[in-house]
Amino acid sequence: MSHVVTTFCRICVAGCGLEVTVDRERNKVMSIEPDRQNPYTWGDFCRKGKTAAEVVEHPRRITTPMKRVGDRYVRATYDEAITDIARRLGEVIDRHGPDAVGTYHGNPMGFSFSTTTWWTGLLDAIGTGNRYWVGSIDQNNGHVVAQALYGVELVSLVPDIDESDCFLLVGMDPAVSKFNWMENNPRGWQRVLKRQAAGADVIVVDPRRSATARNADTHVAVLPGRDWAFLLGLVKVILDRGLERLSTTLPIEGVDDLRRLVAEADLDDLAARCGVDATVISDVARRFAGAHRAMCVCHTGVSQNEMGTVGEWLSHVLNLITDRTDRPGGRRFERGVIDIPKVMSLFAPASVHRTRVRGLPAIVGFHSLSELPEEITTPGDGRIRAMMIAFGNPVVSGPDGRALDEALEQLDFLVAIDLVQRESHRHADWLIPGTHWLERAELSPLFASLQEQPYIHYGAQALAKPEGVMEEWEFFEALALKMGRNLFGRPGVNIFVKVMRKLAGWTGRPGLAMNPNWVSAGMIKAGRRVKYRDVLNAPHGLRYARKRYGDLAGIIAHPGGAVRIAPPAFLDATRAALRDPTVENTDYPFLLTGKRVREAMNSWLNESPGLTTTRANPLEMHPDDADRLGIGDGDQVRVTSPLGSIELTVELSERIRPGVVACAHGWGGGQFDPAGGGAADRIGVNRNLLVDNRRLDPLSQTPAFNSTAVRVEPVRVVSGVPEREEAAR
Ligand SMILES: Nc1nc2c(c(=O)[nH]1)N[C@H]1C(S)=C(S)[C@@H](COP(=O)(O)OP(=O)(O)OC[C@H]3O[C@@H](n4cnc5c(=O)[nH]c(N)nc54)[C@H](O)[C@@H]3O)O[C@H]1N2
Ligand SMILES: Nc1nc2c(c(=O)[nH]1)N[C@H]1C(S)=C(S)[C@@H](COP(=O)(O)OP(=O)(O)OC[C@H]3O[C@@H](n4cnc5c(=O)[nH]c(N)nc54)[C@H](O)[C@@H]3O)O[C@H]1N2
Ligand code: SF4
Ligand SMILES: [Mo]
Repeated sequence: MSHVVTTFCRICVAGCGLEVTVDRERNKVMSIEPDRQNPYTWGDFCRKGKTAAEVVEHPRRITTPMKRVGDRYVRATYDEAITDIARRLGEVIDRHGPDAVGTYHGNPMGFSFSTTTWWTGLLDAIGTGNRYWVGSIDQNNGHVVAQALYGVELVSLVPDIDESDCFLLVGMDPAVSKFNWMENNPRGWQRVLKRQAAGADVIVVDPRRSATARNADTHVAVLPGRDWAFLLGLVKVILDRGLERLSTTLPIEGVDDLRRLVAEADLDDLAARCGVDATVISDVARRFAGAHRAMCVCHTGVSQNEMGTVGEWLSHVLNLITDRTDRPGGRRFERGVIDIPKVMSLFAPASVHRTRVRGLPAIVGFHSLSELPEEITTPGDGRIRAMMIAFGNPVVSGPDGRALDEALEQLDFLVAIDLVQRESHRHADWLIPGTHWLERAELSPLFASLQEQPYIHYGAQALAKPEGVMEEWEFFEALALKMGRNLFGRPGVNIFVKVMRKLAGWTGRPGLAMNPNWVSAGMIKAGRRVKYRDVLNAPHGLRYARKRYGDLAGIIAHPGGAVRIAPPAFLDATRAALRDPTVENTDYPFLLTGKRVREAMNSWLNESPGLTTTRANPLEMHPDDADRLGIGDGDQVRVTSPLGSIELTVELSERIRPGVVACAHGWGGGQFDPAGGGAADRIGVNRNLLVDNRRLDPLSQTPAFNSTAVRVEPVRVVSGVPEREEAAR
């Protein structure tokens, strides 16, 4: 008998409302369709959501704990796994202290409130400061800017699309990736186009004429990594020509410092640095400042560069000096259902931990993935000797995967918690099954503040998880208990957990056992903005209020309550960049940048049969560059950075700026077969092998994925054998 479950997709932040038709007897998804009764989110629905069940039924899915024995894996019980892992981690902690246990968690964990909270519970139980996360290859710059300007690391300002007349979109491709990053605008791109049809101005800044840029009124083909110079040019034109309009309700400090900075910059110099004509900069500045309502938004195209924080900062500056912040059509602060700053200070007190080798601080409590390899391999006290990797594939999605892979191999002990054994889990001593989001019920009070409307959705569970598999949070809890270390690092918690479990058993009321619903329900009730019961009773999602403007002023945490528009660290970084001569890199004359494809989610899903329309990730190159090098469409080329070489197939395209080449990340990783021992499946090439984990944005610790200097050479084919192999014969 089939049955329809209404829930939402948890692959990307868009969170599309879904109707999942399930055959209950066979516990099998029959179809996944958009939930058109959802008032808000279903409109981005894509093939990744439609084919989501292919991951549930992944032929290489891990459905029982697996223990490494030599170079093979054998099935084991959870009991065996938890006992062994608790013992081995316990030994490492006893001998070397809690910091000897390192952790990394990846992007999909963000979509699981239960896992995020209980993962923190486990890390606090262990007491390690060596926590690494995906934000350090994605969005750290947003947190650094929020902290410096507003005094709150976790505040994010949501684009107010429907009211806007001018969109300055920098380093983002919502036509492909949907309009989400540290915010979610459901159907955002379609709504931008609707505003455009009604007369709004759309300006897209991107070295590629992306699917988004193709529809823009103006496409600015900036040089990769140089958005800061372009945006500073805009700020300069606005301030120099008196086009600014400061808010009368949002107090702002530091505008004079900003004026001094732009006075030192020369527009022609900035234009040369970003590769955009000064007249274009002036024109965009005038249009942006002159629009009735406008927004500037930056995404990952900006963040994944050495000047990513300065770029993000300048986008906030643009919004602030033209009174677009927390104003209709600009970027709004959405309160969500809880008081984020207060809740986070309770749950995640600022970390004082620093990394051993580079001595860098944590950002939002976590260190940068770029530092992980050396923290494992550098001898001495405090070395990471054991690791847990959950919901992540840093060897493929992060910089210099080779260094990380070699480091992971040196560990005494590695535990991976995932649906499939991927490249980052190659050296795991234990593989612990993950559950699929279709198998979990989920409610995140945190995500509500990323929504463009006051909106919250309880994600119902559509499928039963595989028999015997624990949800990730249950596994984390069991591990902390077995280790005899207090969950959340709070004395008495483990006893409480045990007592409540007993009580649940005696009374036959499972809800009495401590579980993540307690936390989400507690937060929502304490927030008093929406009734918990109403949330549970809204299968199509709940719009619980009308959007408001002006709440940002109330949460600014700096003494005096003013926005600090010109933080000294950002001014210094900009001045240093202005002094830096731009020298042509003759050894590595191309800049390698990135893009996403509709059929993959970072390093996963590209293996799903329903999504493999592209079998690889080609190198996009301008025909003029290719001509010069004697390269044709479809040719094999060797792409070399100071770190090493990879081989890719060329795709000629007039859409990319000459001198720039683009290749999607997330490809080339293996999907292993721990149960059957078959060969690894691999599609495409890992372009991040060329990215140095030492070339970082010093402010956000993010690597320069999008501006990696490379050389491109044809791979000469002699009678069907590539040149290198021939030489080796
Ligand atoms: N060059 C370049 N590199 C980039 C980027 C770029 O734009 N350019 N983008 C960066 C960005 S924005 C991100 S977010 C990172 C992503 O970096 P990561 O988050 O480290 O990597 P993912 O590729 O998302 O891998 C996610 C893993 O989680 C597993 N998984 C999925 N769902 C579940 C689940 O429910 N339970 C469990 N246990 N496991 C699950 C998947 O099988 C997969 O192995 O990549 C970054 N890397
Ligand atoms: N289909 C699909 N959707 C996704 C994802 C996915 O992997 N696949 N990932 C999700 C995740 S985790 C995230 S964080 C979001 C990211 O969402 P977006 O940030 O919108 O992601 P992209 O589509 O990579 O867009 C980045 C754009 O920046 C451009 N770019 C590259 N370098 C530069 C530069 O130096 N300056 C400027 N101005 N532009 C540059 C690229 O050409 C590209 O068009 O997408 C989410 N949605
Ligand atoms: S992956 Fe596709 S269906 Fe799922 S939330 Fe994102 S846009 Fe929606
Ligand atoms: Mo991301």
